[in-house]
Amino acid sequence: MEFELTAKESVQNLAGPEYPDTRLWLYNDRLGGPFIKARQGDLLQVRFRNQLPVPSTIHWHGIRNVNAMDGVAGLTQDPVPPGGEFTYTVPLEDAGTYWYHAHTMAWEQVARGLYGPLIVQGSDDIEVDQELVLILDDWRLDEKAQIDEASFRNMHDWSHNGRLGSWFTVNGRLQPQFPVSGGSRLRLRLINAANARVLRLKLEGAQGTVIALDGYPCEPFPLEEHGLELATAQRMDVLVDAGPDTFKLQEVSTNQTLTAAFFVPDATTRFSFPRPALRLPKVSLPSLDLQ
Ligand SMILES: [Cu+2]
Repeated sequence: MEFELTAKESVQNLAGPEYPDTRLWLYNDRLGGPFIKARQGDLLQVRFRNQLPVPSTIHWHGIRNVNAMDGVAGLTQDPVPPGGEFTYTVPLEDAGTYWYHAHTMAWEQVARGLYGPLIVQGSDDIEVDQELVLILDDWRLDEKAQIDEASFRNMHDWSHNGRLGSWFTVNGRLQPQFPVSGGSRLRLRLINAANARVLRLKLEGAQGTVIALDGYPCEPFPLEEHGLELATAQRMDVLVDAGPDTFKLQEVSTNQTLTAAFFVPDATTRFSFPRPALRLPKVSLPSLDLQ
């Protein structure tokens, strides 16, 4: 499994057509990050090129990694200087929903857009018709839709709730619409890439079942009406049987309801609805041998 990630400045429309384009730092010019998809047991090889004006590294969040590949500048490796490169060799021992992000001055580099999803498919994953990866972020933009640089290193943020943003996106887009097939069984892989915002997520118009948290399978439980908190860097995997009607992912942490994304069934329903009952595996974790 070989990938290339080039970190560089990138100008993209983030805030919609009424606003100027935003100067960001991205991998491969991809807002929301290039999607890395691999299989359990793969050895992920990523050639990282740093074309930023500052040093950088990449951390593979949640991966049971070897220390030298963990990407923590000054601790597990030297920072990769501007113009430099580094090849990460990351063993993917566990299936699940992970992500990668810059880990040199991460409080600034992640806020500028340096992150992306890392999905590891396993051989005994629950069978679904469609998988959707949603990487959620709140950006702190100024009135010209630029990254608010003046508030980097802001002590008030750091001593309170962190750098909360003002512009909420999914995969780098405001309220994207995902086409789905009516009656299909979906696996939503949700990733909180915000710097500080603890999200509270719920579905409107469909029932969700949480099957994994932070990459690992959990005893399945319903995603309730009041939603489930997803702190920064956390992930949750939710199974949904799409009906014939549009449903929404909503963010309710502020007690206001913000629609994060729409899921729109196409006109031709290809699956019968409702789907046959799902037999979810009982998850048992090995007991820890603490001595
Ligand atoms: Cu992380």
